[in-house]
Amino acid sequence: MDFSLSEEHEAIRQVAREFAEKKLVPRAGEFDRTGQIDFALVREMGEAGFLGITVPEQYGGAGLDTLSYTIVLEELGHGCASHCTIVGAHNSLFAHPLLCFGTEEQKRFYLPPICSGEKFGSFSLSEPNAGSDAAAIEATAVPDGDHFVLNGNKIFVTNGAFADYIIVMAKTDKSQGWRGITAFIVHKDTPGFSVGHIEEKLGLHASPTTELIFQDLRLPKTNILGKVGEGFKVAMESLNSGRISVGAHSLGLAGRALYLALKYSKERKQFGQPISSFQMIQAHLANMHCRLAASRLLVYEASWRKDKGLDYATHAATAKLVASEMATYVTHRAIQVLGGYGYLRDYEVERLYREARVTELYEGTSEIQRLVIARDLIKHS
Ligand code: COS
Repeated sequence: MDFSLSEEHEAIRQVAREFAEKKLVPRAGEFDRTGQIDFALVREMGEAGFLGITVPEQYGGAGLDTLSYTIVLEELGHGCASHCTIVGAHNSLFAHPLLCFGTEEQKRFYLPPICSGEKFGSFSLSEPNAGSDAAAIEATAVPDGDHFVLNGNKIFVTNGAFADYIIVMAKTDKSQGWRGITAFIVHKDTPGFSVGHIEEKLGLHASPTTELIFQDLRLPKTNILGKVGEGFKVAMESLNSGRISVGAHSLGLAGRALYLALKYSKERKQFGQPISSFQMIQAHLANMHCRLAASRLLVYEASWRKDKGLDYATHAATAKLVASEMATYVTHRAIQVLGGYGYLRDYEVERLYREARVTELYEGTSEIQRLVIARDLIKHS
């Protein structure tokens, strides 16, 4: 077993770290306060290759592996949770299913502008009555000649407010449960498409989370992604990949919180000495480090399995579960190390604590990850 990263992986980490330190860290507080995305910055991420990391070069991507993707998200996660989420959703929930299930024609059409940042992609599954129970979606797509007619509402859509193309799951056969779901690619300028309510959230203020409304929207059959009835599998594969990205994001958030707690503990003096010399503070720092280091191994292993073409769904769920709960713990402890200052808006750990919370919710709650893991354990025991 070799735990060292290759020179290429170290190099991509360096590129992403420099980007995050120069462009994201100094402005993350501003993004949180204003709730505004900097699209110029997102396009710069496209130029750097971050918007199509695992997409082969022939489709305009960077042609790198999943571990590279994980490393990039970990570094961007140090910088700004909103921009990291925008990149994660774009890669895992749009580019990845297109690569896995798209026709050659679809890949050639959608992927190059997605990778450059000229166009944005999004994914919509959840509905008011179908969150954890993804197979219970109520949106319908009814065949009509060469078209399907789409009706329904989606919620909690990351990137939905500005995406040009959205992967939408809808029931094409209500009697078939999850087997009756089909994935479609909707273009935002199609009549019948509208963006609904934009949610106000605890964190991720510059990553809009929206409702999408589809009203008698006509979709050519060429906009089916995968096969009719294969939509649930498309959704699950997208979420498997998305769970690795949430794990990677959690590593970044927690890494930043630990860095800030360490820095503060060496600068802050009480009782005549830096608080880092007190064993209770040291215990916090050591616990934070241990959980972060253990989570990193799980997230990297899930990425490695995906790259090797091994089954990785349960590993992705495990990595996401452990890393997201770790991020909540580490950012919570970071506030404890900073004491009252940690509770203030002026100190970054307050924002990190708010941003970390969503990692236990999106791309499947911690409860769903436990369900996935336990089912797999029981099946193989
Ligand atoms: N990866 C690949 N395939 C999966 C899968 C996964 N993670 N989870 C389920 N499947 C497959 C199953 O193997 C089964 O196919 P086969 O019968 O061919 O083997 C099929 O999908 C149906 O699975 P299952 O019977 O387990 O479906 P359930 O409705 O009981 O539960 C869960 C599925 C709960 C795992 C699923 O609904 C889920 O992940 N929910 C959370 C949704 C979520 O993360 N939402 C956040 C969305 S962000 S917009």
